[in-house]
Amino acid sequence: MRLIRLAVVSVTALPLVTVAASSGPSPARPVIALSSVLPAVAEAAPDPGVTFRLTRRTVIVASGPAAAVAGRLASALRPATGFPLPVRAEGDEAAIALILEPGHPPEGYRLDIGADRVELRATGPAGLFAGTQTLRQLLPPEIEAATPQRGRWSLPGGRIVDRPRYAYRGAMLDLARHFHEPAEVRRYIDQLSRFKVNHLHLHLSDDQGWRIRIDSWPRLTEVGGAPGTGVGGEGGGFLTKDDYRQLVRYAADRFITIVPEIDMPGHVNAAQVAYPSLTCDGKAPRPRTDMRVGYSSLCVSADITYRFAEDVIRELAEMTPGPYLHIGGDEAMSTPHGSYLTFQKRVLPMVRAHGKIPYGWHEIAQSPAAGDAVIQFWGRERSSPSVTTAVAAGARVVLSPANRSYLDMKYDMLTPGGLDWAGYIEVRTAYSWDPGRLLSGVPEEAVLGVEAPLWSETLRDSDDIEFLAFPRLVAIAELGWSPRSAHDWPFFRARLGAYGPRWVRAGVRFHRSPQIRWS
Ligand code: TNX
Repeated sequence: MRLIRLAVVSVTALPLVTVAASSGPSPARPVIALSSVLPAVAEAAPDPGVTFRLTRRTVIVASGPAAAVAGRLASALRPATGFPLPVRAEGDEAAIALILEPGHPPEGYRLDIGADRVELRATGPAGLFAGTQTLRQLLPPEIEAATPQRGRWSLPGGRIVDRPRYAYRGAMLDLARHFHEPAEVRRYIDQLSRFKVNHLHLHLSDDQGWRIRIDSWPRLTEVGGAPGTGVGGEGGGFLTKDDYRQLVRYAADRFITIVPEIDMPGHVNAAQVAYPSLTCDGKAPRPRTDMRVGYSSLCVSADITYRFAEDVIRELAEMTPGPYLHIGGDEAMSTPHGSYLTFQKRVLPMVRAHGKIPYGWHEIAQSPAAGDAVIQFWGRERSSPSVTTAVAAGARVVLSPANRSYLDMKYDMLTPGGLDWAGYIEVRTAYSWDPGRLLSGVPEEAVLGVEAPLWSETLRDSDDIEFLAFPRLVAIAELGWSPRSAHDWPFFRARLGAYGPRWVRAGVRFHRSPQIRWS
């Protein structure tokens, strides 16, 4: 393999398309520039004279834990190329080699593309997986097609060295306001994994419905998951424990950790309809399928409340291998402040007792029991005294500012669907902020990462999910992954515009933002 220049090139300085020197009768054709990746890579050093050609003789070389990642790469590249792309434990033919070796940062990787061989190196399979997502974007957009395409499958020569800025890069999907079937969640997981998102937070209960089976409280889903429990009286449904476990596994195969959320002590009307004993007066409230918030509360002085909370937390923890368990805590406007603190003092330790790190919306920061919890900031302010205090006591923060990262906000006045209480969020607004400097009093080191929530009040199906998520999800994914030095709107805008044809070929619906020049 030709030696690759080791110079580190500022990724923003590079053109997106270069013209490869032709090596045969076919005319010079543009290949994708090495730095034209979403989210932006940390370092790219192109070797302009070099391209690697994927052919029907290419093999993928990988062994041990790398073989599963190689298998996924092969499955991703076979449909459009029509090539066999066998995965072999060794081989020196023209190959893409996936190599596990010590010394790379968590989830980081190095990708060397030479004329005869591609070498992808990482310390663990998660880094290799991230590298394969980069590799896919360096092939022409036709690679996204589900059936064989005529194509010259060239990769641009050079070296990429890449690693995430933050450990937590998340998306949230609300299954409570409208239930989304496991197949729709899997489809979203596939798309998230393309942009190196590594957590999917599932909002599983709310005033309208309850979407995860809890064996010790069966009416939660029998009643709260019944038909007609979506906003507007539409839809309904819930995840069985098997559905949930399968989603956890499906996500883990794509290096995504599922974060389950049960929202308490507010947002509990569906639980109280199923179990009136969870109200202070023991009377069942009426089922609600409107979009109001803040009217329901668990009965903080009743023992049954804590039996309920403990049972739910225990059963959720048992089927969740990931470290986090989200207990909501937002918009508890019907829980008096003192009661809210009493509730959190008892419930936050339950999460730890069941082996999980407590995670909640930023209201939980008011509780001295928050300790080392993860706090999800969803406000629009640039400072939050309670979050600052919690951070000083050891909490970490995931940033989901509603006016930047809420994927359910409309793009503009004319957007079909979506809400607008936090304003319109066009792509540039979603992109133009720095997670390390959003909140005064929350230094970069206290930021665990970013998350883009998608609430489902106005959503029905995958088309609706995708239209609001794309392209803004990619902006949030880049803020979570790429180094601060790569943050540059014209560069992001150009890479995003070039990505459009991939979504078209993959059948992913997206908003053709007028801020972007789509290829
Ligand atoms: C606020 S943000 C909520 C949700 C709604 C959402 C709609 C937050 C923690 N709670 O209950 O679904 O707004 O945008």
